[in-house]
Amino acid sequence: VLSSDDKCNVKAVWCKVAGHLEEYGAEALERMFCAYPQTKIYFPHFDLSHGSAQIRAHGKKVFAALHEAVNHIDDLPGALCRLSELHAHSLRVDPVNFKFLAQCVLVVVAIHHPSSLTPEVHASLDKFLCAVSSVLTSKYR
Ligand code: ZNH
Repeated sequence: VLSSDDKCNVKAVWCKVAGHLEEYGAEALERMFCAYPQTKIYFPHFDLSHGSAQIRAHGKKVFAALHEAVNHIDDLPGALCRLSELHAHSLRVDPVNFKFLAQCVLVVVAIHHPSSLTPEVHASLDKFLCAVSSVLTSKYR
């Protein structure tokens, strides 16, 4: 469960991320595909080469969804309802992959905002990404 300190930490660091949703999103996806190549099976229809327009567009969507989640941090299930249906029923992404993407998001934030990502903020952002992942995988059966 996210404490009120966690929520403050996430909102504070996300202010730095908010102006770079497409750039950071694409970077996180490229890292995921490179570090965890098994994640590529969900994107057979994508051009996964470096700088691909599809990766940029999808990265922007994923980070925009995280942005929405930060804005509704007190009601993640409500904010992510449609996306959790999509991931569970249509996309059927194996839940393990959410950990891989979360790891890559943390790394991207760390690279661009090293001084913001104190150990406390790191812990809070990790908890937030876990919370988002658990909502997105909550409708699996
Ligand atoms: Zn996902 C899609 C978000 C994870 C896979 N996604 C998507 C979208 C979004 C998202 C927003 C779009 C939707 C529409 O269009 O409507 N994701 C997200 C988030 C997360 C995720 C937020 C976490 C955090 N995903 C994920 C993973 C995976 C995925 C892990 C695997 C690996 N997704 C996916 C796919 C899709 C999506 C495949 C579809 C794409 C296209 O376009 O086709």
